[in-house]
Amino acid sequence: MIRPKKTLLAGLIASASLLGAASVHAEAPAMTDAEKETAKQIYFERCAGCHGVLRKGATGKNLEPHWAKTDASGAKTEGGTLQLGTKRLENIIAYGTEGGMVNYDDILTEQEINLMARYIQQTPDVPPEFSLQDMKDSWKLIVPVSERPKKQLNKVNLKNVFAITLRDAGKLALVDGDNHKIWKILDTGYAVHISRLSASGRYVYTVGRDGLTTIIDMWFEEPTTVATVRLGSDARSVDVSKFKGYEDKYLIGGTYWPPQYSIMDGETLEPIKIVSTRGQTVDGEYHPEPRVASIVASLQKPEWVVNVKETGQILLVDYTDLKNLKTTTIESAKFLHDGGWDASGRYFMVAANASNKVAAVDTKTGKLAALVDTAKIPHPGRGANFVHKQFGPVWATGHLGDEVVSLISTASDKSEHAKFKQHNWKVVQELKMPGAGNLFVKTHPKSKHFWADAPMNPEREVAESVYVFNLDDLSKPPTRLNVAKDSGLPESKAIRRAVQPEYNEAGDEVWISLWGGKTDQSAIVIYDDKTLKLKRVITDPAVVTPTGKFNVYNTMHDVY
Ligand code: DHE
Repeated sequence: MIRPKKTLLAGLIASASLLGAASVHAEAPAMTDAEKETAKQIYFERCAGCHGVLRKGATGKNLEPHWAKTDASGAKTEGGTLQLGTKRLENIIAYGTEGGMVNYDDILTEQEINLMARYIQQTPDVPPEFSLQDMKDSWKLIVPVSERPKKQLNKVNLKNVFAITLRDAGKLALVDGDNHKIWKILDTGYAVHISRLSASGRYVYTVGRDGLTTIIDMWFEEPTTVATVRLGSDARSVDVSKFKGYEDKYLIGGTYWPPQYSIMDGETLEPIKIVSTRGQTVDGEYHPEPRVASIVASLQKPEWVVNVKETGQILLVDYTDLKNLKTTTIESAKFLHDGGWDASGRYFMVAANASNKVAAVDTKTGKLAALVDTAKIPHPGRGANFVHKQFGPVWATGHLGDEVVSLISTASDKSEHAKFKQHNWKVVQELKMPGAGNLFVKTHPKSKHFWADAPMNPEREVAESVYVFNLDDLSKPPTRLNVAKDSGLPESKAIRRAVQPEYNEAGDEVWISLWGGKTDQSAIVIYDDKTLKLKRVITDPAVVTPTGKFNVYNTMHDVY
């Protein structure tokens, strides 16, 4: 469950009408149309990610007015928002719950909390669908392929560029990793969730929460946005086709709303196809809003791995013949979220976060290799791979809801790893963190360190720090680096969350975002990976709410 940022966002969504018309429920507390419109926008920005647009729940609880949970005898054990009522809902929104809901009393005003408590007792608003024609209407080809450079026109070492999300500014900073200078800041969608690289390393693709996707060409003298397209009204993921012969031919994007994925031309973003993900959950129930979470391009076959959150179905989408689309549907567990490759590049490890499991997909056989039980709410980002002294190759995930990092043994064809086979697909060790609230972990093949953040921890000191384990001795507690203090920035009222460690191309620096409030100065803080000493602080008035960072080389080659 996510938060930061105090003010309401102006112009977040391209058009509020994309969110659908507001309707008022007779049994729910009264609301004016204007109140409802404001609440609808706050719900979209703050709540829909975890609870769903239709409020059927995922990482967060079901928030339908008449929902009821029953026990084995059929007796009602929990009720919907109408049963909870305004006072109780206000308390939950303001102070959070032990179930993982964070407090919003430092983000929303008392009036806004009251507004939201009343709003979620209303029948959920259903936003409009988004068709292929809508996508086509939104498509802007700014520079056709024929007018783009034939070779790189600048001298920047593109492999060590970092694409950094400036969340609340709706921008992306491209920072030169060699000299730590901001190269260019470009407009994107709002709160770019991830950036992905073309197979060539020339293009950066971004996807905003508002569904706006952009392609940036780094071969110009200065990086230039060459096309944009809207995927829907709420999106989180994109990736290119990477298989030999199909490099950058297509781009796929996944949306939370409408629940579907779209396929576009990889160089122009011209829309080609939309496929709905509505259907049955792994439990056999129909779900009207199965959102597309992480997507990656398979390294084994011309396929994308598309993880559908609410149904728990993992789709392997074959892109060799888009007119006669072939899809393999693999049953795993509900609430699929983020994930990354194991070291061999054969198994995709994806968190089924609200099921407290990680699914390992064998992309060579097209089957589920394992469902691994983890601690509460695994949240790997892309995870991290290293060879454990005792257990061989492992892939690691932290947890939002538990104070451990789990190390899962992964299969390997290498003869020297045969002795570890007995451990495969088991959690072989848990590393103790100072508390829950981890979002991302990272290591590098050349490093002896393993980095973990804890930005969602309620304690300021924990959330503002990162924790570094020594791979040579994992029994030692991690070293804490207080990123907020190291940044040298003046203290601020809002917690400045230290988020998402990312290595440079050489694997000798680790970059951390210090994610402050929208009006506070934020920074990118760079550490020397060997000495753990502060190396550089990149701070500038333009560095507004930095979150995800994607080093070109490491993103292209899935180094983590
Ligand atoms: Fe993320 C990855 C969804 C909140 C920063 N996040 C992902 C992915 C998904 C996702 C599906 C995997 C994409 C992929 O690999 O294709 N994130 C969601 C949510 O639904 C959630 C929980 C709530 C929401 O409302 O969006 C959420 N995420 C956040 C944040 O609050 C973060 C910290 C800041 C922000 O942008 O809002 C955040 N998410 C990130 C980042 C990644 C990510 C930086 C990529 C990490 C990586 O190293 O690959």
